[in-house]
Amino acid sequence: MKRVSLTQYLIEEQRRHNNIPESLRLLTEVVGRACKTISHAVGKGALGEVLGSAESENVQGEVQKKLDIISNEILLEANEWGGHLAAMASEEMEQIHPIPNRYPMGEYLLLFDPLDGSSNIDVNVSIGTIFSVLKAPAGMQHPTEADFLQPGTQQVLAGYALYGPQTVLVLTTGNGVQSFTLDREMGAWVMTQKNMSIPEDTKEFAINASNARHWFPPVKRYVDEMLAGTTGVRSKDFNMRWIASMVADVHRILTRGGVFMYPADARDPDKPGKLRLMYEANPMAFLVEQAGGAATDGKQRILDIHPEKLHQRVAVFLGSKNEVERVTSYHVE
Ligand code: P6P
Repeated sequence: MKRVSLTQYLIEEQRRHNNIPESLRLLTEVVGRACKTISHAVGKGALGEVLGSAESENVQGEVQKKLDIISNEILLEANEWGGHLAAMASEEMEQIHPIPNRYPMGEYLLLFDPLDGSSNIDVNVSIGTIFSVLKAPAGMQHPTEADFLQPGTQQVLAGYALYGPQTVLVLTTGNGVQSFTLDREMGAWVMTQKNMSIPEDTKEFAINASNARHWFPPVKRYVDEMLAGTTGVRSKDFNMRWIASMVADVHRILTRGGVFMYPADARDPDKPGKLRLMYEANPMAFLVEQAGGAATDGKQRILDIHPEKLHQRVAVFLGSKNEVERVTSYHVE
């Protein structure tokens, strides 16, 4: 493949679809640069005094890892001064982060999970950064949380960086999903895959099976049928993968298909699953749909959900279209 940089892709995409104005291109490149910095910090591991837990908890009541905080700071500092953003929101911060008065305010809202999969940091398993971009409501002067509460269909850009054996940046602006690999010698994102596509069928599923006794009947039925393999109604054998880093599991599904599930379960019936809508499920759902897959909460399209709170959680079923439709139909029956 001819080596196309992130900048060249964004400029050519603007010519083709006129949906990446200068300020959105700047935002994307700034986020890309911040992810390079995070990749560098993550890659130091024990050599960089960045492993282990900080003495603090995030809004979810989860103990923060040092790299969670470092990654959050990197994204805040990278995006404050450019004039392309009105405000930011992060899994690691209770409140939204308006752009400081000393900088000009832009027209976009950036949401992110700065380092998803934190439980994998100290054991050297792939982790990632997830980001989502919305337009600020017209005429907004002072950003509030309410300005962020837009359905996932309003996203103008979404993507993730995956810090694995390679560092890759995967993004969509609504015209397919492109993947860029970090060329560490040049310090540049180079396009390595165009129009990623998820096969409609799959033999691979991802779920934390230790929760099986808590699953509600539709999930239990769906997983049991796959476990029955050729001896059951599915008449084929399945394989299971669970990395416990959503970014890595989703990247595998974008690359070769699969179905990822984090359902609500009986442990806490009022809690609709573990994953967050605004900066995990929505960006991943946008990417998955753009790659020909599907993403629901078991009942409805994730992108159609009208958010009520910035940090609200949602059940997630995403990946190969025919499998997501099947498990969703079991919930609806
Ligand atoms: P469990 C990571 O903490 C995360 O938010 C997702 O990346 C991942 O899919 C999930 O939680 C793992 O949850 O319950 O298996 O540890």
